[in-house]
Amino acid sequence: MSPRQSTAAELSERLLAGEKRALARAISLVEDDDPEGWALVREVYPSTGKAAVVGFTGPPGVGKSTIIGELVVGAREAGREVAVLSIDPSSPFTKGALFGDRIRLSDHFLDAGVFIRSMASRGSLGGLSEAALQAALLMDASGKDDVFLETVGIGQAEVDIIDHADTIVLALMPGAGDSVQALKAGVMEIPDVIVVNKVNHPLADTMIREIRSALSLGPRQEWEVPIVRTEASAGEGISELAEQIAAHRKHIEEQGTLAERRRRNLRNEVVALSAARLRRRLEASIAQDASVQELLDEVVARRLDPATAAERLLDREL
Ligand SMILES: Nc1nc2c(ncn2[C@@H]2O[C@H](COP(=O)(O)OP(=O)(O)OP(=O)(O)O)[C@@H](O)[C@H]2O)c(=O)[nH]1
Ligand SMILES: [Mg+2]
Repeated sequence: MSPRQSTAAELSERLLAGEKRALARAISLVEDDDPEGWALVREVYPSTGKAAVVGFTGPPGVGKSTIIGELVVGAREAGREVAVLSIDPSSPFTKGALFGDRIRLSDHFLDAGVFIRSMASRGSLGGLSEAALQAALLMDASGKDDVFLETVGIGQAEVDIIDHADTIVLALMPGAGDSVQALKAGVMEIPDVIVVNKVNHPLADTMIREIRSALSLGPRQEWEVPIVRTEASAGEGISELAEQIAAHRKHIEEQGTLAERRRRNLRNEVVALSAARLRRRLEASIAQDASVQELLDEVVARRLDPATAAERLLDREL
């Protein structure tokens, strides 16, 4: 990194030109909740919305990173530029720790057309999911054709992040029965494509049957969720997966659901950011403002109920 601090304008120019180091720097700024990062996103936002954003989720160790690594190979062969953002809400590590050396994604580190970044849990205001979404916007602005997001697990935090993708891929593997249970319990609303990886396993057919039956419990949709079998470590089934992802994209473009989906996701993002900022303001005013302390004293003394105090606090802030 250049010792001289880039100005937002200069950085945004380099970012829009697709410079890898500018993108890395920009993501660090949003990750650190630096005002310059937000200014940068503001600057480049009109250039976003072009990338195809695909989210991958699923239990730990099913092979998400391996699958993404293989998809990157195919995308590069098709002349597409790719960015990968791996998000691990439970990991204390950051900046590259996630990929380690065990997966093929590291093969791509030297390719100028591929950008790979991982992001872990942070205490920053707005939280990890906000930082991840801003990072995805920056990747999009830098001219990447495909943005792949990876999150571990199928809990709420992951869903919040992955929900912002245009296409959601759920990765599962045979012998992990509880993930099918999680699907039955309603997470089934999420995936557009299901991939059963490590399919050279004796229980693969059983698992696929279970998934089919779980899917049949859900509401009928215009898009029928395909189940793709892969052995990602051998590159098997990856081209079919890529085809299904492309087919889903074509479907949502033709049906107009892509536009609808993006509108809904952007609305959610605006609400999430507003809520995070409002909370920050409220916390600050509780900490600093003597009259808020008095309000609180009234609640403690049982002269004022918490809901009324909350309303008064909000009236002051809004
Ligand atoms: N046998 C077999 N092993 C696989 C396959 N795909 C991935 N693996 C291995 O499974 C392990 C986990 O793969 P990853 O790609 O890191 O899985 P992940 O879902 O990204 O894992 P986390 O990010 O830690 O949740 C690695 O040792 C891979 O080499 C496969 O198709 N068959
Ligand atoms: Mg992974």
